[in-house]
Amino acid sequence: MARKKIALIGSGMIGGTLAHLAAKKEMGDIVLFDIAEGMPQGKALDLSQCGPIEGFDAKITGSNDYADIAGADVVIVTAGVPRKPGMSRDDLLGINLKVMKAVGEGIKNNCPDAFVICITNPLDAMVWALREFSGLPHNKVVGMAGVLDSARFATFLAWEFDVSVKDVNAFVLGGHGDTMVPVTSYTTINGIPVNDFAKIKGVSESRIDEIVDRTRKGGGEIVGLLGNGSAYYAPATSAIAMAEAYLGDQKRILPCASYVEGKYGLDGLYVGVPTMIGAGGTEEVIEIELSDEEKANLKVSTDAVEELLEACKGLDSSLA
Ligand code: A3D
Repeated sequence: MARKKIALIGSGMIGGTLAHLAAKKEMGDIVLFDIAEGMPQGKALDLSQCGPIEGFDAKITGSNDYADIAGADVVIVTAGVPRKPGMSRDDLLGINLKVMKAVGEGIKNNCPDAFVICITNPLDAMVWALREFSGLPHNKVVGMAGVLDSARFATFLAWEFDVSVKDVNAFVLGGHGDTMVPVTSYTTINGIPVNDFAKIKGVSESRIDEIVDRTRKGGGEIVGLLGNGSAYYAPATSAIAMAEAYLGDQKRILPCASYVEGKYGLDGLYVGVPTMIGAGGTEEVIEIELSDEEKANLKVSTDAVEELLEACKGLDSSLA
């Protein structure tokens, strides 16, 4: 069987980390694409030289030519600009929308059968725009955010309770912004509802609220500390989990920015919802029962996403 081909559009901090992870896992041959000349080629060369030490077989190449992503099975998009301290994800809209147009056309012309995972911010709007520009079916274009946001929530809970991260199953819904909805009613410590576990451990409700708030602002906390750029290790790890679910037909239920039509009272929007990923791409959006408060929080979050889509339509008439 031929090796799978993984195209990484954007070879910056996340792109480089994605390439390293995909190579280590021998997920397939890797093409690092970027508009910056020399940089993806340099990273490809450097990463290839990890092969003999780490013992992986993967051909890693760098390119500035979309023709080199032809026939890719998976495309992971990080092209664009990241946040600087003080910036919101939404501040990136105008510049990254233009990037999505170029990337969408590159995908449409070279690998229209790929499974495409978008990471570029503001995520829920960019994945929607990328789908529009590429013309791929909705089930083959998805956004990565929920896996990362849930991992952040799980990390903070594991620290608070002093338990293994392996036993924390955290759940985050909604848009990837400060209005995201960490859902405590579906968050468990190995099956024990988090609020029950908090009582057992003597952790107050207000402390859980603080952890929810830290999760919402988790990306900004890292942007502030780094001083230049945003998180990249955990975002890359999250997208790799999604790519593996697709390539391995794993039928994993992962929180992803998926296209929702009908469920959750939504009408044609990309937003973070539990999604089954298998060989068919995003095979099913799972609609869960929510309390009135959770529904209201989700509405705030989806309204914010809708506002961004309107802004995109205002910036590019082909989207209207
Ligand atoms: P960075 O290291 O700057 O890499 C971005 C790369 O994109 C650079 O190498 C650019 O040269 C390249 N690029 C710019 N324009 C184009 C273009 N038209 N075609 C191809 N390549 C281009 O950023 P990063 O890797 O740290 O972050 C990438 C994106 O991911 C940013 O938009 C971040 O905001 C976003 N991000 C999202 C999450 C989510 O959870 C959704 C988390 C972290 C970062």
